Amino acid sequence: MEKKLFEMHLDYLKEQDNEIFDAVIAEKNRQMAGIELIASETLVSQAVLEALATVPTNKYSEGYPGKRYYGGNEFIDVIETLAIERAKKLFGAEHANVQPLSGSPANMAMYFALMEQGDTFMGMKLTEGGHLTHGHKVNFSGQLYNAVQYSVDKETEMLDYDAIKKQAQEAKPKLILSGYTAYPRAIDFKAFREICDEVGAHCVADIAHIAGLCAAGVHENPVPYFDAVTTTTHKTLRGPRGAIIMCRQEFAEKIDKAVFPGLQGGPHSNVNAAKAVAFKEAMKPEFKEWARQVVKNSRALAEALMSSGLRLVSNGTDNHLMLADVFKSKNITGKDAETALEKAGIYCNKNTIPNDTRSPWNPSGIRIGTPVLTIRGMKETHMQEVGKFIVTALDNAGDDSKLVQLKSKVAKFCSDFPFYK
Ligand code: DSN
Repeated sequence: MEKKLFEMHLDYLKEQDNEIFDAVIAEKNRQMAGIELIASETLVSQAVLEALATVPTNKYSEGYPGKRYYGGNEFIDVIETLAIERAKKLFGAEHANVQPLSGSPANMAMYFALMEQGDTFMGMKLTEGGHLTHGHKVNFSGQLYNAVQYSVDKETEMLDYDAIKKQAQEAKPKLILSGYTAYPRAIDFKAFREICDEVGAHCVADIAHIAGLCAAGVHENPVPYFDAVTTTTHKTLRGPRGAIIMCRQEFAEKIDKAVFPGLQGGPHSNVNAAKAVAFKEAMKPEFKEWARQVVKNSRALAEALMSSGLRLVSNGTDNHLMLADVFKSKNITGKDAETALEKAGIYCNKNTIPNDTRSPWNPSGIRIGTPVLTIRGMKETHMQEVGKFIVTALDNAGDDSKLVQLKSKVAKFCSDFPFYK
């Protein structure tokens, strides 16, 4: 199949504001010349890009389809209704709210809808793979609520459902959140449903990282049987920056009221149009094939890295990401590893690993993901080469001239996988 190349139409921007034009083009060139391993990033299609740059951005539309606080929303209603119906179909949801501006406000609205201030809830610790909004003390979620944090098992570095159940029986939370930002293994959502039913907690998930895999049937999809599920739309869903909340019909009114007027004002309807486009794309067979390949590539890259002596958290991956313990394997910190890789045109993020003795600012690990490389058309054999580039950069972390040489090799390698013209 001939590979599609996508184009950015920026003639007016170039004419009107060359500084922003130059920075945008430089960023596009950086994306194309580098190996993008940030597990939460994507490359959106031409149709998503085009929908983003459209006139619904001009419109105020507080409210929901058919019930707006401003006139002139006939076509905004069409856009938002299409986004809602497609999200419901894609995930098997009874209800969807497509207005959340991003992942953190989506989680905030979900908590507002299902808890009172001071209530107890359970979420995974940030350092073990959770998100700030899963109950960290520097975040509203750890300040407005009594957040009881669970961890992964010390030995296996995987979820221990019996331990979580025991903790839930003691804490008696109003809500238990699963879904993570740095957990390389499959999540047993059915086990969470059982725990929640046993302790009488709302069963919710933040599937931002794995949403595309859930939609494609490559990871268990919790949406049909969870009370509420949030996801960003710009990670493995391959849409614009934003988020949605899906829930059972019985929570629909509370969720909608929590988003507007509880938290947000006018929706970003150009973004909602782009979300609708991405949901349509995610229903296509090519999307499912891509999602399967993401996991195959992730496993291949994990094998390549482990056979080069890198320790991976939990010794592997079931999804789109892995965590490498560079401190133990290569005696460099996650921060220094991220910097060395960046100098070689390889982009990842420093990340804590379970039981990290170092700080989140300079942790022991890096997080590596395969969604973007897979969008560019790479397969398992290419992961061998990517693995070699990563290990070479880590082994030469203090040698800038070697890293610069490597950057040219990386750019040459990437030029075989174009995406945007
Ligand atoms: N910042 C996102 C990530 O990289 O996983 C989570 O919100």
